[in-house]
Parts: sequence; structure tokens; C-alpha cells
Amino acid sequence: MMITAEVSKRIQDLRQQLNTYSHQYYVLDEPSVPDAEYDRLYRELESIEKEFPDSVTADSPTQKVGAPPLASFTQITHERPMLSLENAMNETELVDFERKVRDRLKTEIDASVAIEYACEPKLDGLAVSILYENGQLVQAATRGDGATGENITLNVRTIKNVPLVLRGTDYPARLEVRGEIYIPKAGFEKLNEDARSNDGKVFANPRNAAAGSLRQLDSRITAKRPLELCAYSIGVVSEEYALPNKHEEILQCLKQWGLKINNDMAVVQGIQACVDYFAEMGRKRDSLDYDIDGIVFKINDLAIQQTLGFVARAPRWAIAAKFPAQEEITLLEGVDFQVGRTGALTPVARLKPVHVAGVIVSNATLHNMDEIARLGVKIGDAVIIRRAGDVIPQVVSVVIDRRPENATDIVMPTECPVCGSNVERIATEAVARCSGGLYCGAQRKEAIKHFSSRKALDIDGLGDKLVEQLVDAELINSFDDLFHLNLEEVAALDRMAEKSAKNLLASLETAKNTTLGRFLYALGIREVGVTTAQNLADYFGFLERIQQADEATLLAVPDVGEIVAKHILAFFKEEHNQIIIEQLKKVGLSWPEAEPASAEDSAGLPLAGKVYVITGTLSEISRDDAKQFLQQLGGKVTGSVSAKTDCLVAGEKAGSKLTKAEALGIDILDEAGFIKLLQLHQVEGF
Ligand code: 9MJ
Repeated sequence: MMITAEVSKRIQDLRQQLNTYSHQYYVLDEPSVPDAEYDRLYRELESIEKEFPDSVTADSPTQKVGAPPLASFTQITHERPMLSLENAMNETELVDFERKVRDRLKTEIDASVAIEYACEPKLDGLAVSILYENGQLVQAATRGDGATGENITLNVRTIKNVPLVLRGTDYPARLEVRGEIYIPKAGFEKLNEDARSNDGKVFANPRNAAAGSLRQLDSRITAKRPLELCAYSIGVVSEEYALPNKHEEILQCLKQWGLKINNDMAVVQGIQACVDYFAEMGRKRDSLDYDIDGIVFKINDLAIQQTLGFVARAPRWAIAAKFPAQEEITLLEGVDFQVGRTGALTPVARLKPVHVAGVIVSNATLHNMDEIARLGVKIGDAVIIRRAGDVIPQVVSVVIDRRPENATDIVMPTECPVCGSNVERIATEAVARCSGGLYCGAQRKEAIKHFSSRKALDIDGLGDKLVEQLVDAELINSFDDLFHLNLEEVAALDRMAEKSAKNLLASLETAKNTTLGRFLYALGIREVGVTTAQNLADYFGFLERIQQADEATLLAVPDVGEIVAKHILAFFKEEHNQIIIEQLKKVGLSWPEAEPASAEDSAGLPLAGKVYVITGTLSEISRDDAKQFLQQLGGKVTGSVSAKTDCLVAGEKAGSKLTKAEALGIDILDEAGFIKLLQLHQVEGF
């Protein structure tokens, strides 16, 4: 079919709009439209391109999904070699670096003039070269040995923040962008979490994950990995192009042309300021979104860089100062099994204490028995552990060569290490559980922590440590014991003054007046989260009706599927749970009970009969408030999208619920649309 000028124009507009939105989202970190709007435009472009296949160009935003697999990578010779960096292992070596620079530049820089440095966090990924010709991405290569690398063009094209077309018009006809491709911390955690639950490949660290993702012959796999590019220099540039005089200005050009540069970089005067920057970033290291292994200091003035030149394969005008390593070797001395609220037993590695990136580590998680099998780890092994940021330290791998003869297998205990009850593993689950329920001290502690938590009974002043003390001192064995505590007992506990003891007793009194939803959530029924608990409360209105409900009735409640229904039935069938509920009522826990709002009650309300789900991040309004407003207008709010859902309110970064809603053809409201809805119905404050 011939393409009309009108369609052609629409294609161009859509591509430009999508590129702009991607740039705002992935490069500037400033999303300007909800994901749903982006997706709508993307789908429109996709469908036009499907109708007019000849209109598809290599730089279309739809072409970032990967291509059929290659048989092998070809080699690319870098027009200009890609350099490595000299390392400084401590402050003295950094100061020495400047002294050597000054010695070489004696005739050019007066000793009284400070040298200016660009300080850049050193990302731990893979160095790449990306070539743009007339603004179009034409080639990408790994650094390789610095002289030749592998052609990874198809893979790099799939990376979300790598523009297929440069922005603006004032870029050189030929431009080689150099930078690091890496996986941010959150993306790495999610990648491994997904791999653990789907038997996929678990990566030891973000660097390996980035390397493994980039070196895929099938770029459609690369497209699914959370890779990012951070540009930090240029290689070849058309001769006629007049470049600025400072490294920092080149980075600003790259930014204008649509490439991400590091926002945490700084320009400072003199090596002492570099030392200070290093110390400050060292303090910030754990809280950054991405892993760094040091700081790169580069002389900012390009003329000075030129004068200094290179030695071997590293420039004389730059140096990398290294941070302490995030991975260390230590010994696995034993494995303990920790028991959680639902009885799940988690194996925890007891390690010979070792310093990792400034912190002494003596425990690491081993997740579950499948993970132990995957690692092939035994007690007595030398293991590599990794600590990055606030994430719990992980056992990354075993140093098999160092396995002692007396290394022993790790076995799941058959009895709970805390209470001695049987440990059971359901064939379909990765976890094994203690069958002791609230008889088990560990489960009791966790259950009481949950019972008193903010979204449950919200008992002010009853923190985790205090719960542990109370259980250990056998002052509380079950929920109702909390309400029998007396002042002397509480005040006698460690770190408890009389005033805080009084406050605790007062909050316990206050917490007795609760709601049915909170009470149900506080009971800790498996798979019953805040939303499901509230839905049960709204649907039944009375606790007794929930206790007596059969499976079919439970399934009618929004959000309740077969698994949840089974857990609810099993919970209320247990005699000791019935006793706990009776005891709680006896000590005075109460909540307003009322006939559930029937369709008739809300009939007059504007959203009567409509079922909403809220997902993603809302910026103007909290999710709790959003829910209340919808309910106020007669709507029902549930936690998961199904055919019963009428509308999904999708904030930023909405994930699988949005995908599902789209697949089911359910109405989707972004935040702006949601606020319009509230305005339309004259909700106060909007
Ligand atoms: C990293 N890895 O973040 C350089 N790097 O410059 C930065 N690496 C580099 N610069 C010249 N920020 C060679 C390598």
C-alpha cells in the first residue's frame, strides 16, 4: 500500500515524540509523561509500521527489541586505541601522581597555579566504543585488548538509554562516544531474584551480569537486561569539528547530543580537593544507585592532556583511585537456619569475620536449599562473598581448589532449630517450613512483630527488639499476653525507663480500638496482605461471617483467589487460632461492625459498582488516600488485576499490573487522569 504524506508525517512525529520521552526518562531521569502514554504512542507507531513495512528505518524506536541471533561476533579494530587507566591504591599515590604531572609540566604550569581535575565515579562495567555517523548509530564495539574489540552493535542498539539518533544538529559528522555499560544495583538485584525463582542464570556481580548480557549472540536477550550506558569520553571526531578546550565541556556536549553522563561528577582545583572528593564519594558509595570501584581523576584542560600524552596503554593525564573491594574470600564455618514468621527456614552462612568494603561481615544469606545446590557449597569451604550497599551480603561462589578434605554437606534440619517441630517441604515450594506455628518461639516473635506493626494494630513503642525481649523473658507467649503486661514487668526490662513503659501500656490500650481490616491483617494469615484483609472486612462486615465462610463465598471477594482462600480456610479451622481470636476479644479488642455496604447503599454514588486497582508511584497523592477517595465515591479497590477490574490507576513505573490490564483491555488512568476524575466528582482538595 502506498504511504500517504499524512501517515509519513505521523510516523515522523511519533518517532520524535517517543525519542524525546525516552531521553527524558532514561537519560535525564525526568519522566514527562506516564508510561501508559509512552506505550500508547509506541503501539500506534508499531501498528503503522506493520501496515507499511517499507516505512521501518533502523533508527525507529521500535527497533530496540533486538535482532535474530548471530553465529559469532566479528572483530573491530579501534581507529584510536582504547586506553586503560593507571591505579592509585592510596592517598600518597594520588599525591605522587600530581607531583609527576607537575615535574613534566614545569615549563608550562607555574607551581602556584592549581591544576583543575574532572572527578568521575568509576563505574564497574564494560568499556565500549559507539560510533555515530551523521548522527546515526552505526557501530559499537567492546574495548577488547584496547586495539581490537568485538562488534556488539546489535546488542548496544537495544540499550534503552543509548540513542539510535543523536539529538540536535551541531554534532560532528563522525563521532565516537566512549563510556561504560553497566547494570544499576536495583536492576541487578531484580535480575538475580528473577533468575533464582525461574532457574535462570544467577550472576555473581553487576559487572559479570553486564558482560554476560552484552556478549549475547542473541540481542533479543540483551534487550531484556537492565543495561545502561554512561558516556565519559570521545574517540574519533571529524577533523573539521572544533571541539571545546575542556574535558568537562566535552561531557556537556555529549549530554546535549542525548547521551547520559554521570551527574555525580565534579570539577575541582588541585589534588587535595580530589582527595576530599574521593572521601566524600566513599561515604556515599553505598547509597548510590550504581556500583563503583573507585574514582577517575582526569586533568580537565585538553591542551595539558595533549602535552602529557601516554605511557604504554594509559594516559599520563588520568588516574583511577580505588575503593576497598566489595568481594572478599573467607571461610564458611557453619550454616544456621533462621525461622521466619510463616515458619520458612532460611539458611544463613556463618563466616569467619572479614572486612568487606569497610564493614566486618560475619553472616551472609544463602537464600534456600536450591541456591546451596546451585553454588555447590559445603561447610568448611573457602567462599567469595560480596557486600554492596545496603543489600544483605551474599555468597557468590566457592573456591573449589581450596576445599578441605573434611568439608561437610549442608543439610536442611528435619526438626525446627528453635522449637523442635517437624520441618516440612512442599514439593512445589522452594522453601521448607517449621510446622510448629505459634508454638515455635521464632515464629511467635515474628508474628508478634507483625501483629504490632504500623499497618496492623500499630502499637507505638513496641519495636522489634522489645518484642524479642518480651518473648525471651516469657512475658508474652501469644498476642493477648501483650494486653496483660503490667508496668513493673515492662519497666524492669533492659533499656526501659518507667516513662517509656507507661507509654507502651498506653499505646496498647489505644490499639484495642481497631478496625476489622487491621485486625485481620494483624492475625498474619498467609497471603493475606493489607488490601486483601480490607477487602474481606468490606465484603463481610463481621468477623464471624469470615470465620464461617466456605471456599466459594471467599472466592467472591475481590482479590481472593484459590490459594488465598485455602490459607484463610486453613487458618480459621485451626483450633488454636480460634482460641487466640476469642482471647483477643476477651481482653477488649474491638472494631466497629456493620452490614457491608451493599450495591444499593452505594447506588447513588458516582463510582458505585466499579472495581479499581491502583499501581505504580503516584506523586501528588498517597496510594492510601487515592484508595480512600475512590471508596468515598462508591468504588471498590482491590489489589490485583483480573477480568473483574473496571479500571487501573497507573502511576509511574507501573509494572506487571499495567501489562495485564492492557492485555485484558481494561481502562487505564494515569495520575493526571485520576486527579481529573477526583475534580470531576468534586473531591475536597482537588
Ligand atoms: C569509568 N569506568 O567510569 C574512564 N571510567 O577514561 C571513567 N573510565 C576512562 N573514565 C579513560 N569515568 C579511560 C577510561
